[in-house]
Amino acid sequence: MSKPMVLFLGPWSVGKSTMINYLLDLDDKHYQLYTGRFQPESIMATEGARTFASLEKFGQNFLERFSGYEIPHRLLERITIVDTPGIIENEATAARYGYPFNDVCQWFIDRADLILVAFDPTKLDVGLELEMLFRQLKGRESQIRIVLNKADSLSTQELMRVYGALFWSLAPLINVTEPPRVYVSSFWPRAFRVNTNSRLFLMEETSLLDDLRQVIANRMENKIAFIRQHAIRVRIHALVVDRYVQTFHAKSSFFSDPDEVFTEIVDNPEKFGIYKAVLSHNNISKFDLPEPAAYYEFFAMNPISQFRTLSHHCGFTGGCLLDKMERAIAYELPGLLTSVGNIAHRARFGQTCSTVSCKLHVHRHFQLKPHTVPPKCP
Ligand SMILES: Nc1nc2c(ncn2[C@@H]2O[C@H](COP(=O)(O)OP(=O)(O)OP(=O)(O)O)[C@@H](O)[C@H]2O)c(=O)[nH]1
Ligand SMILES: [Mg+2]
Repeated sequence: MSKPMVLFLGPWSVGKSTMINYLLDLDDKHYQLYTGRFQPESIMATEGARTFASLEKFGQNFLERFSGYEIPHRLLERITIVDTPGIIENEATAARYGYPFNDVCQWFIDRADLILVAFDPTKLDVGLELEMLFRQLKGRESQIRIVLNKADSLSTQELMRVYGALFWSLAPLINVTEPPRVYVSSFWPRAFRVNTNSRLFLMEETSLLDDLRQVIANRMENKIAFIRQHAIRVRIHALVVDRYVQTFHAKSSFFSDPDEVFTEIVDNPEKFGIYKAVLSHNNISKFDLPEPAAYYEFFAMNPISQFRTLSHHCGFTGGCLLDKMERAIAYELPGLLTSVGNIAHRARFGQTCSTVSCKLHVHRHFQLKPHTVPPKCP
């Protein structure tokens, strides 16, 4: 039931907060955004508690710099916007903020429905920190949009050069065949400078707003797709851990030292065929497998001895946990996606939506308030 989340990321001082203030018409209002904080707007009290509760794990230093506002605005009735402090190259982020900045970013990246990565054309600074950010964005490519902000600070000719340079720098960082959409404009309330391409900038602004509208319209589909993606990752993780646990049990004996056995396995997953065994299951892509190094860290925090094999999680009446998950990935979630898609389509275009019962049907599936049922559905 939570609203779609729109996340703003990018280098420092590229105009992220100004852009949000502009979109929400907050300039000179007492709750306009300032620099350097994670600021999710529009979090309803209950939604905030539910959606953001797990952020507590990042500690008090982070929570002190995390604030939420409920601002009366039509756009915020439909989406939640998250502003972030900008990335500064050549500075250790953890030391700067006093909390695990990259982990916090990952938390938001994993949950965002739209990720706007903003750049300032007068300082295209693609360094290690930004590379790290794009590594974190892996897998969320379809949510990424690039914003080339402050575009009226340059002449059209200079802007075209910067546009090319930006793509040149980003191409190795984004692993997709289709380039992300780039919005070129100056997202602030001041008039564009004369002799700049103001017509283009206004059209770009309209396209960005259409994009936001699309996110709102597709929120249910996005959420189901996200849950399915997450389920696929959880399934793979469960299978990998299970294989480690099985191998550990098979290699352990009364006389062996458990630490030595475990170290040998985790040092040589290839030798014990851990990944090969996981790949032999149905529908597992080798591109989805986590790096073996990730399991060093994982088992350091979650000792292998605390795990039982997956077969222990099968009940006589309830079946096996993993089977249920596979059913959800293969049939139930795609089925839900189709039915939600059909309902959304009918609601949007009002095709067969002509009876009161249909309206209630749409209402129930969308969990919408009555006044937000699309107007075309009578
Ligand atoms: N020329 C021009 N300047 C802008 C524009 N948007 C923002 N600025 C200026 O850029 C500066 C930085 O703006 P912020 O909105 O604080 O940038 P930010 O990305 O939120 O910065 P951090 O939160 O520090 O990362 C301010 O002085 C703004 O007035 C724009 O569209 N055009
Ligand atoms: Mg800011």
